[in-house]
Amino acid sequence: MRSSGLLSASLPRQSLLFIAALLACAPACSDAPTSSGTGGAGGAGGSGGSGPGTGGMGGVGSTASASTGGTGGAGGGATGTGGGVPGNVCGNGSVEVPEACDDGNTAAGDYCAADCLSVTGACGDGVLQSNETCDDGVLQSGCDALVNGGDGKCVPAGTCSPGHVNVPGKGCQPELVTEHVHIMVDNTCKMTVMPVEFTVAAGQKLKLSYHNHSADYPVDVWMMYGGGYTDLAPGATWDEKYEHCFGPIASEGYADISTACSKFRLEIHCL
Ligand SMILES: [Ca+2]
Ligand SMILES: [Ca+2]
Repeated sequence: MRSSGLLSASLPRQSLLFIAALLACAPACSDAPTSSGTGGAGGAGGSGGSGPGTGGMGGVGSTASASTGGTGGAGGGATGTGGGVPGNVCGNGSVEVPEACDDGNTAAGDYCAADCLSVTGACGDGVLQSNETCDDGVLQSGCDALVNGGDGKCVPAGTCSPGHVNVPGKGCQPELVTEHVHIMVDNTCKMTVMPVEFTVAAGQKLKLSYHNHSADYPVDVWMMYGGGYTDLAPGATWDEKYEHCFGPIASEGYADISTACSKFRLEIHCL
């Protein structure tokens, strides 16, 4: 054969034997790894070629022969979730270990702390908690149903302590209000009165005292009902004898304040 003759002529005999050995070896040399890894997070397999592949992070790559890349290790296992142990629930209205109280909410400022671990108040402790409308230090049932009677005493809502009346928007207020009227007259006889008027809530009464701050002029105070005081000396004070706004209906009143050379009408509005 001509061709085999050429091959035989160009290669030494030893080379032919080596090639034959390689051909016989080929299937076995590219076979399975000699050992394999386990577990761990998977990574990219090693690239094929001359060296062993590198396994993925967390995994142990399989060891391969020189002719093939290693295989990435298998992915790591999922992180387990903590086992559930039934516990207390603050705010469910039931006192459970380790709670000291549970008033059904997680708000602070009432009888039970926001974390339910401490008691923070009580009706009758004299401190007004956020769930109370009154607490005068006397143990009573229902601090949330009581109101300040106007003198710090707790009374049922809709009532007031003796001598007090309910003023819309202000709660219980003293029935009798006493106020002071300041009368200033300068050396040019110009008069200034403070306050300039009074407005009295329904149910309340007003009683005034007048103080003449002038250094030079006596003043007269004359009421709309026909009474008053004349020649109130500089620096002197007069306490009015009668009260204003004692009627059951709204009315208007006044006090005329005057000197020999000036005057002012103090208005009193009885609602
Ligand atoms: Ca609870
Ligand atoms: Ca209280």
